Amino acid sequence: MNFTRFASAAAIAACLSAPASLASAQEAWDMALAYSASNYHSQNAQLFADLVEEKTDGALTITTHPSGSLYKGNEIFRAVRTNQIAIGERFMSALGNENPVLEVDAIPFLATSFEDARSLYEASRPTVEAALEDMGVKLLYAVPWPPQGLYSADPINSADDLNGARFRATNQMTTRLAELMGAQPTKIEAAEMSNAFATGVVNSMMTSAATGVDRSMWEYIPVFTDVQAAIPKNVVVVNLEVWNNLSSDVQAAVEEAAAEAERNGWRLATELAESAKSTLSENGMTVAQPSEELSAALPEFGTQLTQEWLERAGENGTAIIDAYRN
Ligand code: PCA
Repeated sequence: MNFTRFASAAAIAACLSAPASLASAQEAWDMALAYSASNYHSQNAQLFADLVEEKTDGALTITTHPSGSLYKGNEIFRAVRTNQIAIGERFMSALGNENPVLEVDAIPFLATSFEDARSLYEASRPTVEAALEDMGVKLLYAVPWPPQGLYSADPINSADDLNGARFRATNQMTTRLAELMGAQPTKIEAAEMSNAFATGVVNSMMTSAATGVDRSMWEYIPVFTDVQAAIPKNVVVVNLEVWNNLSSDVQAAVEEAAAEAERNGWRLATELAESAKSTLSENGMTVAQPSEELSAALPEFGTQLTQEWLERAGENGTAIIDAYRN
């Protein structure tokens, strides 16, 4: 019997009812997440997973693994790239040593409102997508963190006040910023951060109020200065080969789910920007506005870091900045 012909006749019959065509091949992915289950990026990833299941009629299911439980933050990108895991989320600017264009959203004082961060995302998305694709992954969606501020043991009046501090860095930009302020940077993932503060490995950092809330930073460090240096993003990426093996129907459903998760994530970040600062102060932290001196000094560092980045990122970097400014 010509089984192939028989099977394809059956498949055609199945295709006549649309949902069945999506449900014909079952696939299950694990999704590696670095941040805690209660963090809005992780909750948004769960929403994405639910939407994918719904929109593919169960043809593709995704199980999320928050808190770095499957792979730690600094292992996730490589794990997706090498197909140890199909999909994962990573703080994009931490991938700057893979390709400096991925640091664009962490440049201090380039885009500091959500509106500007959105424009910078639009201006950079094609280059970012191509850079990620060159590394073997497809960008599904990107969601920002609230504005980045300074956490310190004492109130900061000038950048000199962090001279000699032990500074938790998250990417090349915060590493260089620490150096310019005379602090000693050490890269530490959010999941290990509370321990690093508790044991005195670090005593300062630049990150969002949201991350301070996630890690109950009031237990370790008393001052948050709201300098709003940047609005960097997390990216959710899928292994390119895994992606290319999906049917076009499933790909379209995943892209729809990704667009919805991206919209929801930007909304959550915007809402949290104010409420996370209130949570810090309700728990006893001083939430300070930057002094005039600090407000004057930090953008100068930003200018220098933009220059350094342009040198590293070359033509692609210049093209992004030009597209953003015009
Ligand atoms: N939180 C992440 C990166 C930026 C942010 O706001 C962290 O501190 O690891």
